[in-house]
Amino acid sequence: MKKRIGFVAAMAVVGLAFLSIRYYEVDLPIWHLLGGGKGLDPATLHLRGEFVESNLGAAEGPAGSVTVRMIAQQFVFVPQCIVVPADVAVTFRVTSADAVHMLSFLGTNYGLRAVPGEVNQATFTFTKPGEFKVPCHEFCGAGHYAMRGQLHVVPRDQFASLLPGERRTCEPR
Ligand SMILES: [Cu+2]
Repeated sequence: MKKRIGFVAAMAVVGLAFLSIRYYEVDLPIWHLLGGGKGLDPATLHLRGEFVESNLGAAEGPAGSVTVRMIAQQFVFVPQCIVVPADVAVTFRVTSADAVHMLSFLGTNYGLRAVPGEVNQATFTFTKPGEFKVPCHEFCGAGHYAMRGQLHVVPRDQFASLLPGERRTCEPR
């Protein structure tokens, strides 16, 4: 009887530990082994694949489609500021280099979680030019409250005239 209670207690502890790992989406190698990750290694994001630095920011695809790629990491968004065209469906693809973060576009109800090991994607259309603050809305550690990016929505023709490097910075040219 005592043994059985011990066993049940041990299983409960294991179960709770497992649930909390899933809940906080802690990036453990074991979790990748179990199939939680989708083959995107948070440690090498900047070095190879879709999220290398030269591929970040807004890019124009076929037929005028726009895709933004961003990395969230403690405690910045990379790039810190992105430029997108107004009135165009913009597809955001985001991932995290460490903890779970959440981009939220203040003044809209758009938001997107950035999860290590995964790419989250959503398509948003910003109807008017303007500047949006992009704070992190998921507690991610000591610097969380200072973690904020920017989004500049510019008229379509202005966006078309920007060079690729100018689509991932808000510095004036
Ligand atoms: Cu945060």
